[in-house]
Amino acid sequence: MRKTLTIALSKGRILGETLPLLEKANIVPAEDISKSRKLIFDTNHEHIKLVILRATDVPTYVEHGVADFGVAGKDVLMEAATKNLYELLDLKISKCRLMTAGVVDQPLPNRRLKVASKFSKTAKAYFAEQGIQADVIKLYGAMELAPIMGLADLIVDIVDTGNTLKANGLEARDLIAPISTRLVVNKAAYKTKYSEIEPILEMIRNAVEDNEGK
Ligand code: PRT
Ligand code: MG
Repeated sequence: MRKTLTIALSKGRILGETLPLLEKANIVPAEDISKSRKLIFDTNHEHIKLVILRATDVPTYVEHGVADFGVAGKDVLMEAATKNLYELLDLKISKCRLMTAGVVDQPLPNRRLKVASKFSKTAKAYFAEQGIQADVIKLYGAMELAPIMGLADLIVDIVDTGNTLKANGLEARDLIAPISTRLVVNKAAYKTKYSEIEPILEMIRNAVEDNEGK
């Protein structure tokens, strides 16, 4: 009997690029995910199921082994700092950059910096690594507001075109990490379900290469 494999997908912008990639890998949900309120989906493979999660919850489900695979942004994986999973594949979708940003032309003050971010652990680690003294304030959204309101000197946020920063009088400063979406697997599952995991991994790897070739 083939063991069941559960793939946890991040909803939101990543999902829109993940589903076509999975389709190329011949993994197709049994019904239209965008038209359903369900969170668990059967696929064209009897032993493969998809679950749709809040992006930040994907590493948690994979870490606990209730999902075997996970699809999540490198930013989310860095911030979760989960030990119990392997990053198997760069899916090369939803690419962006994790950067510091500040008010246009405003120099940094000569004191301990105030940094606001949703990525508070990553931000702390980055400034520590740079040898820069910084207090990090955790936010859950609208990071762009923090420097304007004087809550922080810098923010750490995702940048793509830079339009969001620009619209708020901010500019990107330093690159912390290039970001793309990754396929992760639970470490224990990778051993115990290897014969189920390996062919799927191969199909997804080929789909990524196919995408890249375009
Ligand atoms: O909304 P919620 O808090 O639930 O989560 P979310 O907004 O983080 O999720 P979602 O659906 O937006 O997807 C986030 C994931 O997509 C991230 O984890 C990244 O890996 C990836 N990604 C790729 C991005 C972007 N590009 C992106 N541009 N995530 C966010 N943005 C946002 C950014 O936060 C900023 O507000 O877009 C804005 C910047 O874009 P530009 O083009 O104006 O620079
Ligand atoms: Mg969002």
